[in-house]
Amino acid sequence: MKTILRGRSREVVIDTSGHVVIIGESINPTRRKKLVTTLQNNDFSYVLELAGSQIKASAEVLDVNVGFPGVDDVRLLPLAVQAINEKFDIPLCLDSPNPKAIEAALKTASGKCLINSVNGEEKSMNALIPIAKEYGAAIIALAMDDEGITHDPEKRLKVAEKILERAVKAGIKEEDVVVDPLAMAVSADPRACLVTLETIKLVHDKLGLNITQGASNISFGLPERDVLNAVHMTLSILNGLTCPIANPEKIAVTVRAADLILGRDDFAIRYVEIAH
Ligand code: THG
Repeated sequence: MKTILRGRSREVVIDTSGHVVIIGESINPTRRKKLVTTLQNNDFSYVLELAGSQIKASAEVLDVNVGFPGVDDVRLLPLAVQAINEKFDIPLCLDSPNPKAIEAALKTASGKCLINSVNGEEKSMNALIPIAKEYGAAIIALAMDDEGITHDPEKRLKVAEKILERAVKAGIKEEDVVVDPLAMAVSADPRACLVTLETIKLVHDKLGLNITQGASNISFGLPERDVLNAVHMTLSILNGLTCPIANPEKIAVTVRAADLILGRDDFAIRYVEIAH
């Protein structure tokens, strides 16, 4: 299954049988105070700096999240998107809980974006699926719905299937639906990662779709986060994760090592390119 995204002109193919594509997570104000203060001053230089360093570290798509309390993201998300589009030719993953911000960003964005995200709530599907269709965007289908977050992998699969069905009915291609099984902090729930890993396997085996996850979520509140993230990333890739939202500056070597070991990197070209 191939999900094709586009920047101004460059195409990125996320292929279930190809190498893992890293969606850079760093343009996100969570715990990045400098991003909040610069954005509040309509200063996008730090956004561009984060974009540049993630691209250098091998991110092929960038997640763009400008959400923090009190911000008008209907205004700010399109401005951030525009600034990135002007400087870098890379597809964007528009990360906002506000459908109006997503739509405003799609209006100005170049190429083909990934909407982050549509969940299984009626409200979310009704608001975002028509927008995705109208602007030709791909979507992330988040495995939660009106009943909240289930800890049963089979039920998470069902939620993903529901979103997929609605999207296809609306004329969105199956390959333009990327599933997020939900990755949560293992410090809060000892079975959190296991449930995610099992959901990834189920989605991979039953739906064959591309799979993402906020891969750094799992290590919140624990020491040696980089090690936890790397181990979780490796196991997730083995189960079928294809396009994690993660910090490439920390995880790229692990990702390329997994690709090499899983036979997706002939002559270790991609591994050697990044390992030092
Ligand atoms: N699923 C989907 N989208 C998502 C998430 C998800 N978007 C947001 C989030 N979860 C993924 N993005 C991040 C961004 C940053 C961090 C974690 C997840 C993070 N930052 C460090 C911290 O908080 O300590 C700071 C920066 C660093 O050290 O790299 O952990 O689940 N679809």
